[in-house]
Amino acid sequence: MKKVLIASLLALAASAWAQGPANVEVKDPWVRATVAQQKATGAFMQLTAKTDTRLVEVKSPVAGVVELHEMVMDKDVMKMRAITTGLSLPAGKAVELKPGSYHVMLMDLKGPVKAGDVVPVTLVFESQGGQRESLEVKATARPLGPAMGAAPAAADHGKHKH
Ligand SMILES: [Cu+2]
Repeated sequence: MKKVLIASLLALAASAWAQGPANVEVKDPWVRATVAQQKATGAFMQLTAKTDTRLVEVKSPVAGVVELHEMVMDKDVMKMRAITTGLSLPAGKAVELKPGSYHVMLMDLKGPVKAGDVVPVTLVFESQGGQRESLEVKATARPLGPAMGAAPAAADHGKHKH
C-alpha cells in the first residue's frame, strides 16, 4: 500500500518537474489545447535558473515554427511580439510564462492538440559564458478554460461517445 503511494507520488513529481541535473528548473509546463483548424497555440511554464542564463530557443515536434513571445502595449492594444534576443532568467528568480505574458508560441501546428495530450518541448538555454544546454520537458495540454462553455459547436464536432 505504502509502496504504491510512493510510486504514484514519484510519477506525479516526474510529470510536474523536468528531469536531469539542469541549471534551470522547469515547473508546471502546459500547452493550451486547440480546437479544429486552429494552427497556433501557446506553451506556458515557470522557469527558475540557478545562475544567470537566457532561454534562447524553443523547439517542439508538434509545431513547424516555434517562437518566444511577449505581450506589449501598442497604442492601447495588447499585441504579441517575438523575443529575438532570448528571455533572460536572472539567478534564483522565477520567471513565469503565462497567458497574457511571456509565452512559447507554437505555430504551423501539425495537428490539433487535444486536452490531455503530452507535448514534448525542448528548451535551449545559454549561460553568460555562451554555453548552451537543452532540456526537454513534457507539457500537458489543458482545455481552453473559461471560454470552453462558449466554444462554438464545431469544437465538439466529431466527438462521438459510445
Ligand atoms: Cu504569441
